[in-house]
Amino acid sequence: MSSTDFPPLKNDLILRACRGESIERVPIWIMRQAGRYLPEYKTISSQHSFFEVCRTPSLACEVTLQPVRRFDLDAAIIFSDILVIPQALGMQVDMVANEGPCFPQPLKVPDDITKQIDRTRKASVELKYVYEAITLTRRTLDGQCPLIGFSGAPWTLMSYMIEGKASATMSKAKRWLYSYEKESHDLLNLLANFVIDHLVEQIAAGAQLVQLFESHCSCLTPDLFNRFSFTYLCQIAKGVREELSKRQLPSVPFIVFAKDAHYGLQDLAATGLFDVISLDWTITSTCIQSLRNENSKIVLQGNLDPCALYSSKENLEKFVREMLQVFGTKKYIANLGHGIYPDMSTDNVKWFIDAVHEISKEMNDSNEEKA
Ligand code: 1CP
Repeated sequence: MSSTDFPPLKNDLILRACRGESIERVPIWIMRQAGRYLPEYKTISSQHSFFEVCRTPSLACEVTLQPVRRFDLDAAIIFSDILVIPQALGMQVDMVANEGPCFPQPLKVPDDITKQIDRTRKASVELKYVYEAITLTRRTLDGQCPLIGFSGAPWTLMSYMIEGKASATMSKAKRWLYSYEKESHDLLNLLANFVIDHLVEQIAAGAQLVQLFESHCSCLTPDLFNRFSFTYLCQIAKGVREELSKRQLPSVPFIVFAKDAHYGLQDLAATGLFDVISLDWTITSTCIQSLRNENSKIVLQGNLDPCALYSSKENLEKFVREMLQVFGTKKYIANLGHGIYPDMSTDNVKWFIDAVHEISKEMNDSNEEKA
């Protein structure tokens, strides 16, 4: 079997939703669906470090499949992290238990870029383990559902590389945008080109959709977003398509998640460069309607507040019903508005997934009767 021969797909709901086709029920996957809320993930992570799991294709594959075995999910997402990119470029990143990622030597001044980043590094070499994990996982999935590849977007990566860890204000990284504008663009451009290669390699290895995570928009102004995020999101979407066509690889649906960029969503949709716009839970139903009305092709993803998973099953069902009424059942992928938290109940996750399937099917059936 060559690396491009994969088992036929048994569930292509999410791909059909991306093409705007009529589907029997709304597809669903969950951001951070593999992770610490699953006991079987905790077993693996008690035996191996986080980056060891990422770097060992058989372990990354196992962890990717855990949620897909347990729940009726319509997509798997490869187990990896956005911070494999700064690592691949030469920076040290540690995963500190219960705290998250930590860079012992973050970038402080622009001169650190040349000292700490090796521009000659290639994604195809440094991140080969991700691509091997994708090929293995796609085969092992045996067509159960499509496999999503992903990357962090340049501004989110740059902010971690400067802050060194999670930060509420991002003031160190924002200082760069205001005081080292040219050097910030240089770094963002370098990251954007690396992200293009990383996404194309994931698609070449078997990823059937890709998602770009721009998680740190809450601290940007609309103007900073336009100049330091939007530009690079567009550069990446264009670059990936061009490279896929050069390499004669098939195009795959491109999802962009610019968390908290409510001020930039209409512009992102209007570019026509993204197939799917993923929304966080702060987006109003009016905004959702106008995204739909002004961009007839756009597919939307989201956006249940992850904390709604703490509610009773009865209330959860009500929230799902409301969400489906706002988004409708076409051109829509159900998801949370951000990643699931480690203390969430697997029972409620199952309830959420099944409710999306059942209620959307009911809605479709009753629409057909009316028609
Ligand atoms: O199941 C999946 O979703 C696939 C795996 C995945 C993905 C898509 C992981 C595993 N990380 C990510 C993306 C990611 N990583 C993002 C973008 C999505 C988002 O906004 O949440 C970000 C910002 C990170 C950075 C990161 N890595 C954080 C966030 C820190 C912060 O600033 O608040 C954390 C906690 C990690 C570690 C991590 N990555 C993934 C897991 C399961 C974990 C927990 C590590 C553990 O096991 O302790």
